[in-house]
Amino acid sequence: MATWIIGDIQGCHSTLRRLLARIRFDDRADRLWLVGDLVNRGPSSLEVLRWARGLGERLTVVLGNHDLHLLARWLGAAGAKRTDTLDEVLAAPDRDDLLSWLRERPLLHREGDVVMVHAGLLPEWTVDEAEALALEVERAIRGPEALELFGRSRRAAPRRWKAGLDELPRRQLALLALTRLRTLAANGEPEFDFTGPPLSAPAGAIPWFLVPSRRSGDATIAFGHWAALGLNLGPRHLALDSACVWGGTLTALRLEDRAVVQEPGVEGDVAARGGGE
Ligand SMILES: [Mn+2]
Repeated sequence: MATWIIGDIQGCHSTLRRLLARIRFDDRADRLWLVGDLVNRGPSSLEVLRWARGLGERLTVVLGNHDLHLLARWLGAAGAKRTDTLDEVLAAPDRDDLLSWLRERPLLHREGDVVMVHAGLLPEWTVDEAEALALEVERAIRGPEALELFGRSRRAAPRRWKAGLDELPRRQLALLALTRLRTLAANGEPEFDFTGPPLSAPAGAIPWFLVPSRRSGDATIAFGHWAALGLNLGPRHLALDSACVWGGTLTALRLEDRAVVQEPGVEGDVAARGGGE
């Protein structure tokens, strides 16, 4: 039995099928973790969702920003973006079943000293605190509060974390960090608009997982979301978004020995540029 973690799929079902064949994934014996962003930009979000839904207990998936955007569109809390490729999902006869299932997925998964999130953890959070916040926001996503959480502009979130934030700002900033964090500015504030590679980040900005005072530093964090960073492995971080949908590769990492297998993005899976993220 192996546990494989796969990076951001974003509707790249053809590439995914090749990768699963290459790692000889056995859906009766192996387990699979996905770092989120199963959908959008790529051509086959519906097929990816149906496949993921069908894996049952074999699959652990955390929600990414594109998965949340799909849920927000389904719930009527967000409109279509120009670069969305979600219409097929939203028109599917099994839409409600698939999206109800997606809505029940966690934002954080913890097993031993490994933690999986879509984007990152704020340096102020211990793993215990991050887990508690994720649970709180997951409950909100599953209930009527989801509309308020999704409907508010991310510009309305507080600039930085502090103890004692009110409920809605706390949940907004936690959701932003877990699903969109890449760098922190020199003044310690999370920066959610920068999408480029670390070397072109604004002066003084630092990738969240390299912040020396990070209070989750005793855990190994597996995540995706940062396509411009690419596959990046350290003793305490596993960055797995290798930009499949932008013409890069789809990455699988075997948790037991950190073996890495990469499948080049199939031509039909590559999105047109211009959408970002
Ligand atoms: Mn993402």
